[in-house]
Amino acid sequence: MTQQNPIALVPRSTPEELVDIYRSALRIRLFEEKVLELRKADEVKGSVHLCIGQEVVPVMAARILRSTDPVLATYRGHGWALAAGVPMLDMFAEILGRATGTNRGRGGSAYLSSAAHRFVGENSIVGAGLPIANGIAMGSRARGGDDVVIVSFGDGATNQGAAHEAFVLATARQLPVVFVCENNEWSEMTAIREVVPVSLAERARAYGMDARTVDGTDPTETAAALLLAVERARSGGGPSFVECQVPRMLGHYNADIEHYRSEDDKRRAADRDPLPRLRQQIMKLEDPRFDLSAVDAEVRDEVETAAREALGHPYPDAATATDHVWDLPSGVTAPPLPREGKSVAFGLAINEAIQRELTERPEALVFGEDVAAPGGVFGVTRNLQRLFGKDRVFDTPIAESSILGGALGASMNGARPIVEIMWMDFMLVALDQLVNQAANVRYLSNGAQVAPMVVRTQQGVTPGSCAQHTQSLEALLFHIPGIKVGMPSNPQDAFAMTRAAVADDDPVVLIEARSMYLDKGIVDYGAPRETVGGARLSREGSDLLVVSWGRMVNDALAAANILEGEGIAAGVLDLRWIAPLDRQMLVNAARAHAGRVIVVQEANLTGGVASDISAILYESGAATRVTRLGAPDTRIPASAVLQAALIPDVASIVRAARELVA
Ligand SMILES: Cc1ncc(C[n+]2csc(CCOP(=O)(O)OP(=O)(O)O)c2C)c(N)n1
Ligand SMILES: [Mg+2]
Repeated sequence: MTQQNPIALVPRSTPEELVDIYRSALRIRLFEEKVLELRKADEVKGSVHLCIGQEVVPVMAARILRSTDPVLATYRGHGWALAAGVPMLDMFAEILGRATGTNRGRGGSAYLSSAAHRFVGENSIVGAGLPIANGIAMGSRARGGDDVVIVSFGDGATNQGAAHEAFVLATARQLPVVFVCENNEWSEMTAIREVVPVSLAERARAYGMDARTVDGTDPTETAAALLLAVERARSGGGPSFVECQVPRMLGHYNADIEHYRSEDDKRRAADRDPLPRLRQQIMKLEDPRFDLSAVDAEVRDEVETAAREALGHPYPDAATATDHVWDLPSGVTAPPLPREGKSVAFGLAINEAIQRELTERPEALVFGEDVAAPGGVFGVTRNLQRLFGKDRVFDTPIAESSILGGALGASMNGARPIVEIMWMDFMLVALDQLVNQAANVRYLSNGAQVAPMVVRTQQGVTPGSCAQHTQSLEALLFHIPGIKVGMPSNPQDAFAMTRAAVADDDPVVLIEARSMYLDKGIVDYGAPRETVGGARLSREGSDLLVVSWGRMVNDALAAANILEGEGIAAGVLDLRWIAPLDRQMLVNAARAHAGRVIVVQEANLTGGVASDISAILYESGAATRVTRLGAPDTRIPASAVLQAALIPDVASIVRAARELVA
């Protein structure tokens, strides 16, 4: 790795530029001081994390980046937002919870964003922005763009798994990302030296990136390192890590009494304040053209005026609190299954769907563990890399947070990623990127941003598979507003729902059943495109209704056949999508089946989807009797004999039906 002296690369700032840098830094400083004042006056609610002392870094970054380069920050990101060009008035309004704020009052101080100003946003989960930054870079690359993405984070964030995973993927893909670590020596209340025994740049270098440490209060040094990193990224040289050493002049947040910090440490931080130094540097020029008191007055006036104006703005209309969770077209229904077509295996039908999406959408990408050259551990993505090339179909490191964060960022920046998490159980190691990140995009931006990403995974028991490769975990995602969850039960739906998921503008998780990949069914590849949603009454009856989704629908259908022989007419409702749930169809179908319903799931019962279905049926008055069938609340054993003792099957559905109509 070349270690040029970057200082030599940047021309000395002209006096005019120095004044400009001072003005930009002062804007941030006075903005932050005003926010603190408003917090103390209880006009601002909640915690605020200020960047006082750290202003020079975003100011210099903004001078080096193109106006279209995306920027991501943390909860301490007001400076980055202002430097990126987000209007001060909109930021005050946001922090004050007003309807005119950047996020219409939904983001607040710690989670504001402005897509219009390429400010992808703040993030309140430490380290979570880094995988998303990779994705933003992947999205730009997929569109043929040459954006450089800057993501800022603290010293503490470098200890996060998400940060590690981001470095791993960024270097594997040589992504145009500049990782800017603002090392203020504290992660909340713990000194970084207490928990990291090496230099942060040294550690970053080990990932295979250029990494350097600069004085983040010195405009020239900071600019030099950032310039080198941005130019390297722009010219295809991959990611860099820039550690900017900055003082934390205040507490971690507004109410931090800093009982854990020595007076000496606080004094040293105060002595490193970049603003007096900048002032002195300019004053030394003794140039009468540069009247800093005029600059001070001008900036103070801007801040006071913006704050005053924002205070007069209205609060959001409470009736809008449920808007923009997701896009739910009304009246979506499931088409009947085709009677004619090819007999196709479940896994192959998904493969065909992805092929068609990759063909029709140049912005579609496929990535994940073993999905490209090997074609997936279950062969679902076989041949895709051969057909669509290594830029669009690629293998990733075993790093689920970076896969999901990458998909999220890419989807926010113009791509349509279709990623695979090999096993549903593995989703758990990266759930932050789905639940705290992807699910919030539409809502927190008040509909200004969307995250059209598709995550495919598979779950369920198969004989011999261990407790960490068998869980049925759909209820975890079902619980999360903002994420759509589909569970196809047959090859036609596997094909059509995969395509519907890719076309959808919200994050969609498709949970396949590993045990079904080779199961065949009739598929009509020419059937009209579907949109996400809609349950299907797969079989009509009159005595009772069996409601299920995914693999269990097939057991329900087999049970209905047996019951027919006994004179019991059981209908079967295949929910297909558990989120959004087709409540109307569910309620109507229950009513049409004498209000007697069995809900079948492979998952254990407590806190499961069946419990909610049962509640909906009772609350709506559509059902008089509901029986839930699911695994008892145990862990899942490997032995086929023990598994069979736990999971509902055709026989247990038949038994439950007999009892229900007796
Ligand atoms: C995943 C996660 N863990 C813990 C926290 C609580 N927390 C918020 S900020 C912070 C310190 C982060 O320190 P650093 O990355 O150095 O950033 P700084 O606050 O100094 O800017 C912690 C522990 C969090 N928000 N997210
Ligand atoms: Mg810190």
